[in-house]
Amino acid sequence: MLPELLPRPAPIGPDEYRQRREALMAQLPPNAAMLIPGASLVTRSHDSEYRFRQQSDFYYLTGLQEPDGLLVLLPGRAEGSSVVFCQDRDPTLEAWTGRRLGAGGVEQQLGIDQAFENAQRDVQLAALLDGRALLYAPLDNPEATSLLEEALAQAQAGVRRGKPALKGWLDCRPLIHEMRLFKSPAEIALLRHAAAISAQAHVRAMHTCRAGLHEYQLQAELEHAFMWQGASGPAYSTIVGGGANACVLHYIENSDALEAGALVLIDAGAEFDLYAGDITRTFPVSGRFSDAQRALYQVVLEAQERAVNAVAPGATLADIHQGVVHDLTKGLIDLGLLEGEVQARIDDESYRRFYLHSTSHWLGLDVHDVGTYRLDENTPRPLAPGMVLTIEPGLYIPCDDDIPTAYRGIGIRIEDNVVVTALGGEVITGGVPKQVEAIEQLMAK
Ligand SMILES: [Mn+2]
Repeated sequence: MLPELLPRPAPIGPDEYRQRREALMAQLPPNAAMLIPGASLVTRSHDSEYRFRQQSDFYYLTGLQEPDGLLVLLPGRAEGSSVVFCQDRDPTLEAWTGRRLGAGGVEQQLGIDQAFENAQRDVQLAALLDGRALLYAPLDNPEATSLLEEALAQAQAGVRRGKPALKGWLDCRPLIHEMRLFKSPAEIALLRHAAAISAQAHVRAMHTCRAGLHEYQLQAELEHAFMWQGASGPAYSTIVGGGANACVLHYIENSDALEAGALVLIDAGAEFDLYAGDITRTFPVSGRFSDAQRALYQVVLEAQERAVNAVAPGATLADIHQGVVHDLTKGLIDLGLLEGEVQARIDDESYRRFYLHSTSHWLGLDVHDVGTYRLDENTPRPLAPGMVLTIEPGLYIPCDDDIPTAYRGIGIRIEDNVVVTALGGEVITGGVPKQVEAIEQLMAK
């Protein structure tokens, strides 16, 4: 049976994008300007391109979904502080590749103060930056750095005519990424929706799964469910790893047959309006956990639940990770996969044979979202309301001779998405079960 459409959240409107630009500009010194290029189309092969995906910072500040944009922020400018350069209107090209907003559309529909089409970029940009003493841009972006170099050449020519010198440039990313770390209610609504779509897709994969299917067929079920709900597709490459493939952390071949008696690990999330869901579930291919699988699964599940419950304002991801390492190490000792005392196995890092990634990452417009994890080298940053993160402990047991046969090649990860609220953490991916009994019940249907 085909699922009903989930209610869609409201898109983010021009007012919120304007507030973001104003909050960003309020942090700039006087006489500064900021340049943020959007993404361009990328060739896939010969004359066909990858599907367009806007650059997240550019999208966060404009809402513009077209390639080859450039945002210029000019605090204090009388004719308007936000300027966007966009694709030229071109009826012939638009007949092939789709409608373009053009300068008028960018101003009217997105609420940008002033827009120009790219044909005017060289002339207009030089005039806009004339006399600005300090420039901000993403310094990892080759287009941005070449614009900075052009601006420097222009300014040096201007100095000879008595214009103020361009004193230098700074990276704009720390300022924008600090803002992006704290999600607005409208952003949280979009993340909630991406999470709900992702959860529904995981349920569909559990329903469909049986021995003899191939990993890619579960991938197809998931991605069908994403797109059925209006997601643009997966937010990152879908991972479907049956058996020991689950121990390859970023296994994306998804080419093997699923075997009876094995587990399958699925790490997949939908992208809705550029916001990411990111869920991992691990379940038995034929619907029933073996004793060894259940024992290991229970260790990961209990560590995961304790970590989810630890999410609260003031807690840190470093502490939450330490708690997970403790719980997993204790579980490995209880099952005989490690020996000795918990603290000794943590101190000598022997747990890392089975758990080598971290427990959390930020989630937002990017699946591994931006924002620092530390206030300085020694200080993990405390969680605060509006942050959104994942909790994803796992255990990956190698097929080595010294491992008891029943545990060899088992890979388990359980991942939920959590919003930090004033009261604690709110799980937004609860639509797909993770308890052993609930999974077995769902798969028995
Ligand atoms: Mn993740």
